[in-house]
Amino acid sequence: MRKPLTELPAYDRLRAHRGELEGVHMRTLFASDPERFEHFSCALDDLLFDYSKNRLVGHTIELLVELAEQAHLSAAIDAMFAGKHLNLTEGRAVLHVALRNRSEQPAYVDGRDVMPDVRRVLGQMRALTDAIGAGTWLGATGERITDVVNLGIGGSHLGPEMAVRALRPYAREVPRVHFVSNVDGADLVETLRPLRPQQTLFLVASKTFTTLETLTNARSARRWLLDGLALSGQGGAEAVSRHFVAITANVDEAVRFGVAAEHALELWDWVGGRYSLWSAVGTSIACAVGMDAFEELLTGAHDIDEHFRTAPLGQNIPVLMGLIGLWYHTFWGAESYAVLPYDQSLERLPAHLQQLDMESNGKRVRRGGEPLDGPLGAYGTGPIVWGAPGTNGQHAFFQLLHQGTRLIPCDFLAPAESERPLGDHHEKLLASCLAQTEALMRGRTREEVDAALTAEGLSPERVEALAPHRVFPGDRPTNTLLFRRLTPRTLGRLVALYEHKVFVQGVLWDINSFDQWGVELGKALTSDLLPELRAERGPGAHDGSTLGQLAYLAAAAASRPRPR
Ligand code: G6Q
Repeated sequence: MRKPLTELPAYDRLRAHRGELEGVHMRTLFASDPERFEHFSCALDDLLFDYSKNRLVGHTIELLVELAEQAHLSAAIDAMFAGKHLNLTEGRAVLHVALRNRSEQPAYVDGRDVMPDVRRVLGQMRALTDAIGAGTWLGATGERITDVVNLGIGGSHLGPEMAVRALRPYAREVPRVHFVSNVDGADLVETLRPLRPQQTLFLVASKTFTTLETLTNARSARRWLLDGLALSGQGGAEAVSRHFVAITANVDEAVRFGVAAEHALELWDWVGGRYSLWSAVGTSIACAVGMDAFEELLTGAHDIDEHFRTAPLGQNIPVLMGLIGLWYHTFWGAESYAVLPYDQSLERLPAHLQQLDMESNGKRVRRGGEPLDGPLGAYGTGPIVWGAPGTNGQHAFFQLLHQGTRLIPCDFLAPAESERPLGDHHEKLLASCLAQTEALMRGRTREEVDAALTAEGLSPERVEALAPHRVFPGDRPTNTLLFRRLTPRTLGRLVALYEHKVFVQGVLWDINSFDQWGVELGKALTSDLLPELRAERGPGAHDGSTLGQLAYLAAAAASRPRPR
């Protein structure tokens, strides 16, 4: 069994090293190394990863790499690519890298090459999305499909929605792609309001085909279709088979729902939900941008997979991202990190990364089951992930980043060129991005504040009163990822970087990044409560708070005027 992180030899050395760096301002680090940017940045084609604005020196990286070696990171990477059952609690391989394997190399799960299956489904996706784009996929009344609605939640929603938004400049005019995830009927009702059933195709994306939200939405969508077409019986079944496509590992259930077997696109148990946008779950992306662009997305991810698999740990971008994050979370007590894309198209990236990271690494026991708050020594695991596009965030929460009391490492992302050039907007966007990381790093000292306020003509008393509020401590860490343009290939690269970053941290923390038992309990209690809310049975053995809320809702239901 692997030793816990806290017992690896490099762990204590890193703790001591953190003590040495305590109080050494990043300004000093930049002043003492004129080539700091060259030393702490790396490039992969047009992608630049600048990690020089961090609380680290060369020795820090050496020690972090030692820690990674002692945690057998390289062996874990090899094991993932070899299709080993890294997801121990579910007994599954973790092989999303096979979905974007653009090489001729096989990818084995349990001794079987899965690449023929992957290529078969990619072929089905191409046929389907080409037909929709060309207007040859006809609805039940013989009209072409103009709108595609993805019904899915969590991993079957966040990644595709993020990618479709990000790639809007690459989108085809038809079909328009929409997303419905929430079981709150408002989501479906508002999305369907402007659509015509005759020209709408639903993609039911559900690996299990049992998820409450998705199946509830799918049944209501089926009702909307049949009501809209005034069909039932055989005509209804025929219409459902023309207007519904399923993406699932549970084809039988999809067929029972009414999907034609040839319209059920398969995915496999070795694809985790939050890692599934590269699979048929990405059909909504391919509908929006066409299959060629979708395959470019895969190629981008494959570029990073190759880099991750082959680059030495100290020059490996996702490894560095993982180790630097771990440096702050494990050794400096940082509880969260912010993702700040200076690109409006990436507005949903923070939400996708939130699921990717928090569902993967929000774990409290080690791979062997030992609790992390047990006798072996505590350490925190997955951070809280949050963020919003710049420059909007600057006018909202950046105050806390600059002058709050918490340490929040940030990732800034920006394209050198805009996909939607407009006057000097993009220069202003980029200047803001650079200014923020510089300000976070440098801060503004008391002396600088005093001098500035005095130069403005303020009295010494006023300077004295105001100055403490105007000081910026600086020394706030940031990574910056710059890239030429946000093409499908670049987007694939960015998402894959974060996937592997999460993997690296999971390996070092010795947790299973690939299960998600934490979502189970709430699901089970929902099924218990539903019949009670519907008053099909009396309240069960709940806590006082839950009983009080049930009573409130029962009273509200009783006082509601009955529809006539
Ligand atoms: C992701 C999770 C979870 C999952 C959803 C939807 O890794 O497993 O978010 O994607 O619960 O599940 P289905 O695709 O099975 O409907």
